[in-house]
Amino acid sequence: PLRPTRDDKFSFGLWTIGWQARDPFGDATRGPLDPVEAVHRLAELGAYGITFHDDDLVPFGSDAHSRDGIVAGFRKALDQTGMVVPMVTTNLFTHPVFKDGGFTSNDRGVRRYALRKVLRNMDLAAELGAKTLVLWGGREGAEYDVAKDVHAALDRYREALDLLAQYSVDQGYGLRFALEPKPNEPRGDILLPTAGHALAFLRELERPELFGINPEVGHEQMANLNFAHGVAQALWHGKLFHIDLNGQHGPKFDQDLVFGHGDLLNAFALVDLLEHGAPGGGPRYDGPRHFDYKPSRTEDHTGVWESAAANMRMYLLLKERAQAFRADPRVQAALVESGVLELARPTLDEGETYRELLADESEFDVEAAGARGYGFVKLHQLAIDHLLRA
Ligand code: 3MF
Ligand code: MG
Ligand code: MG
Ligand code: MG
Repeated sequence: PLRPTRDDKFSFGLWTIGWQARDPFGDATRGPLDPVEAVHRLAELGAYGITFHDDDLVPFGSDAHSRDGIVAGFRKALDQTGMVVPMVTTNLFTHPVFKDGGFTSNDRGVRRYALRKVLRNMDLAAELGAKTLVLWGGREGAEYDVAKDVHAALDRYREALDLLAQYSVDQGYGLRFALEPKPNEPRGDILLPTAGHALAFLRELERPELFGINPEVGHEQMANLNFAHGVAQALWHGKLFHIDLNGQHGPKFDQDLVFGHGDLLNAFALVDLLEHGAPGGGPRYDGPRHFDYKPSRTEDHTGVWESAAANMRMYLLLKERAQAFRADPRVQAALVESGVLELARPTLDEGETYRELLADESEFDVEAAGARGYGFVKLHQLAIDHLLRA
């Protein structure tokens, strides 16, 4: 059960295993990785999908001829292995032209250039059968409050996203768009910093039904938020279009550790939610389990593939532990005792109005309700017992 299969829908960004480990303080510690080799290695490890930024596959500035050659070679590797490309994304952050953003740069020429780059990448996404286009606006932001008109920037963000959706509809690409929130890094402050900001924003778009979110474990945890709660809310809105799994130790720089190598308890809650849905019922997530992590700078090429395998192993271990947790009759009893399941019951009876509610004073014992225990610690300890195989 700990051996990954296609049915687990594990996917990796080409930029994750391909990261050469350059950081703001140090040079690369590893050489480049050939995308074709990446497809074969990931397939051997049991992944089903690979994703990329346009520039990860086709180096920035390539001419049409070399682009077609690279895409053909990549497609051949996909065909040989049965690997798929469930998602494609666009790099609007590496080249200096994007230093003040893509869709929301103060420079109108940059904004127009960024749009053309994404539109062309949508052609490639459709060509390779991708269903989802992720949009991480890492450079859409500011270091200085007076340097960015946030009102105007959100107008430009909306203008850009409406255009992309229009293009997908006109071309018959059928893409869905997933906004990826992040609070900061590389900008001092990034627009749409959390899942909640992105969920509110996408409702203002022309075609909100085509937009959802791609939350990342580490990004929400950098903002000290509860990732499993954010994902539960995204599911509640029907907006969990994609997910970036990795590990992070609370608010500090973006660590991109292996999934579960940061906040393990929250990772357990997350896998339990993704696999089983909310305890009282609710939608499950059936999209790709996508890893957006970085093999640490200390690792050589062997360490790269060991860390890739570790992501999938962590997910499957947590899935097995969550299944044991849910199946345990003591857990079911504790869920009842603590009222977790009772929360799924509507507060008013069918057809009941506030009149009947107001008239219903007699039954309820305020003192007793104030004195009751909820047994949450016992329930939580049961979860940890299962996690630790106690
Ligand atoms: C940065 C990220 C990004 C996005 C990627 C896909 C480079 O912290 O998480 O990875 O996930 O751009 O949209
Ligand atoms: Mg990230
Ligand atoms: Mg990260
Ligand atoms: Mg990400």
